[in-house]
Amino acid sequence: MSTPNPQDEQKRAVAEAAAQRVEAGSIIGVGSGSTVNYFIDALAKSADPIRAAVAASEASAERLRQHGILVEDANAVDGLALYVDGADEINRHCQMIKGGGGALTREKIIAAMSREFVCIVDESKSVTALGDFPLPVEVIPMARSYVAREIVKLGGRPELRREFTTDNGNVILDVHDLNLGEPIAMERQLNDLAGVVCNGLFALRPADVLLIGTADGVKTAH
Ligand code: ABF
Repeated sequence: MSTPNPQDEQKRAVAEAAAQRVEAGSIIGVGSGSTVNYFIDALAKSADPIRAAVAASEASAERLRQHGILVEDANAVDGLALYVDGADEINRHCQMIKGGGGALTREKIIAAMSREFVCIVDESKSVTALGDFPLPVEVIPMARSYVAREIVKLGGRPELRREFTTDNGNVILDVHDLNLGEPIAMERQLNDLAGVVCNGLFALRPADVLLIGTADGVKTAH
């Protein structure tokens, strides 16, 4: 049998720790990505099943259904007690860059609907300053060039994500070199550009709890 990769082990460990925070019979938000896939698998093994989940991507919805977990439409629920999702980068204020997988808009909606946001990451995602990871910005196709020009004026270098359409039918600009020293201000500034649906900065609504997988086990931060 092959030895598990340490990064995958960290993802699995944080996913299992997050599954322990889930209340039986509740309706929860479930994000997307490989760390969340471990979380979905851990949910499926739990002796105290949840009532249903609202999923941030079609891929997560499919995996939940395959495990026999009911997937609800976001409009069919009043709110969510808990949201569990990964991130591409997270700082000590629990502000994040998300959207490497392209599901940022649905992720931001679910984060807004949730009372508690638990972010699960391996230690490679924990950073002192946000910005090495290119910032995803979801844009209405008609506004692609306009938004790209405006982002250049802000100091960024946008790159169109090739052969990719979001679950909402839009395109993604991956933005390099933006100064993210003031994440809240930049999140607002990007939101204000006509044609931007959503950007991958999660600073206005950061995570409430961070579970980091490390070589010494799972660490918790708030
Ligand atoms: C989601 O999945 C995203 O916001 C982020 O882009 C990605 C992280 O994926 P992984 O867990 O595979 O690193 O959480």
